[in-house]
Amino acid sequence: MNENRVLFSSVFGPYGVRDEWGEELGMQMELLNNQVTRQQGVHSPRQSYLSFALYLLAENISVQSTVLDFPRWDDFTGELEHGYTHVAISFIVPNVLKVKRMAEHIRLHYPGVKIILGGYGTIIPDLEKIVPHDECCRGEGVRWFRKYFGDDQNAPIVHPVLKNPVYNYIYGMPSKSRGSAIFPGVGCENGCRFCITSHMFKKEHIPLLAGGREVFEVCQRAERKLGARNFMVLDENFLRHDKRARELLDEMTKSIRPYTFVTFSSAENIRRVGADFLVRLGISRIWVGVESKRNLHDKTKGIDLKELFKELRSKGIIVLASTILFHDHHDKDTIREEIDWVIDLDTDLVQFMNYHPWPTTPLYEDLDKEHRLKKVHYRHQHGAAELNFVHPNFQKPADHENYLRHAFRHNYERSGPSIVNMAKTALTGYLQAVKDYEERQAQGSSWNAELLRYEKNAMPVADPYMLERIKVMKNEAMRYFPSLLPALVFGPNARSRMKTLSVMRLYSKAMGRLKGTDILKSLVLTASAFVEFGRILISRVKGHEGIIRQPEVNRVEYPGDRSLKENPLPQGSFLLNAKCRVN
Ligand code: B12
Ligand code: SF4
Repeated sequence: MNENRVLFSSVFGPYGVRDEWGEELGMQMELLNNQVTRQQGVHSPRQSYLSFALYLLAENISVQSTVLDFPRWDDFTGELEHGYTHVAISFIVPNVLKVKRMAEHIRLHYPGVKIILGGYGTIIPDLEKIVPHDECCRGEGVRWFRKYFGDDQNAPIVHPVLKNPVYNYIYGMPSKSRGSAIFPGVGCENGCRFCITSHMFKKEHIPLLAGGREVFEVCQRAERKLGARNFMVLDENFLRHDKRARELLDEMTKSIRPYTFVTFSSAENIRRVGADFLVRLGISRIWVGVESKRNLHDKTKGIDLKELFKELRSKGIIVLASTILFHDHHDKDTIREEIDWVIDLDTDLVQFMNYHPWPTTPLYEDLDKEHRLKKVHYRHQHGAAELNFVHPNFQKPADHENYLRHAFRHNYERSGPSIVNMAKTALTGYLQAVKDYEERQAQGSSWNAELLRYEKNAMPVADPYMLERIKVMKNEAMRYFPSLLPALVFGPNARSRMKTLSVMRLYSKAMGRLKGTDILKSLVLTASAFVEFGRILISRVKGHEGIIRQPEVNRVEYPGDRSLKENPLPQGSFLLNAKCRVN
């Protein structure tokens, strides 16, 4: 009988609160409010996501396990009383003191329990001196765990069906989570100099799902189980492997199931597959690393980013441009030019992040050789505060924090609330899709799945899949409508209010007379925005940048997949990363 029992845990909360073990700034368990719509106050959408790796790992081993996500300290220590042989903790670098506390507690009270560490935090070079542990996995975890427990490493991976986001607030109003998340693979082959998600996996893309058909099957399961029809795709460069994306589109087209996806892609890959393909595929939001005006990376070289983003937005694809501050070439003038440059790219959302040499990346190694790495405690290494290297033109730590804050503020004042941009893009895209569809029908054009473009035929060809997609686009556009009234009322300046008014006019022109329920939703959301605004003011008086929300603890038990034990252990064809064993 297999008597092992694993507890999979994330680090303990609260998150984004400064205490002995963690930081406030930059450390909220949220994406948008923390690093994209920061400084947008009441307009910032609030979402949190599960710690996906935990569920994936628990689902794919032969051993019985429990996932404990977002525990408070007492939840974690209470859970340990249930008796586990192994505790596996997933963490990132700035949470190292939280893992330290957890591991020391286990060593003190449960000395026989094995501690296994995994996730991006394992790149810390002197980890063994900080956190007591028995094993650590630096890389892909499913095959690592299967090897550890003597399971069949090559058995297909079962993708968990997970609710996403775990919470969702807009203008203070909670709404039901309508989506799910998919992680088709980890790592990226591009190996950009600074990129930890590429170097963590040794510049490889390691698939977790074999292809587009498997992605589609996960979507279908999520739809059956959760009613989900939109998906956050966590794959560093989803479009690079376009065979997978083509297969996914084929499957959706055959069964007329127009799911929508939010994903990451480099500009070069977007250019290669083209905007029409993305629209058919249902990419509703895309995250593109633009990094710098100087186009220092191959993925953006020779691409007119402004033109590319204009085209994507005209077709309804919400664009998030992500950029880095404090490149070596930045000084007081060029850093401001950089900020203006990215705002001028005119995307819906912008992420600003301070340049950060993570251990294992070529950037880190080069700076180490140049003796430019600074001793900044790991708890502060989250990309929103002091740089951990000596910058030629910015030495004061306060500058590192202030320029970043200023960048978010400046973007907000110039472009207004991002939610208005998103509404405009969604609506324009829907209208364009209708127009394009009608034109194609009139001209007799149809989709060539091989060449990824529309081509003229002798006769018009019905396109029922695209008709369904257009309905989805319309619903998506209407979802944004209620946000426009609070965006108008709380707009930061006259320019932003004019912009919101013009988007409101566009809606009434395009959608005709709006339904009473839509107007009612707008009014309710505006009332909620007043309450949220008050809450933000109170939290500012208390010295915080805004309200810090916390995800609730999530506990799931897994029976373990005994079939993984049935096959004798083959030497995995997948490269497993070196283990670091301590004590
Ligand atoms: C989703 C996400 C978040 C979510 C977190 C959700 C959550 N509940 O944890 C949100 C948006 C809230 C978030 C916030 C932050 N994040 Co974040 N986030 C990601 C993102 C985009 C995806 C992670 C993911 O789930 N991938 C899918 C899973 C399946 O893959 P995986 O996590 O890599 O897991 C695999 C292996 O790593 C391994 N593994 C993982 N855990 C474990 C555990 C064990 C025991 C074992 C054996 C193996 C193992 O096995 C898994 C399967 O192969 C990554 C970037 C990326 N593309 O990976 C950044 C990333 C992890 N985040 C990062 C950072 C820095 C942050 C923030 C500080 C904000 C910021 N400045 O970027 C905050 C901190 C929040 C906090 N309080 O902890 C960095 C971490 C860098 C580092 N070296 O530590 C990353 C890599 C982004 C980056 N490029 O800088 N983030
Ligand atoms: S393309 Fe993106 S994910 Fe890939 S290495 Fe470069 S920055 Fe990293």
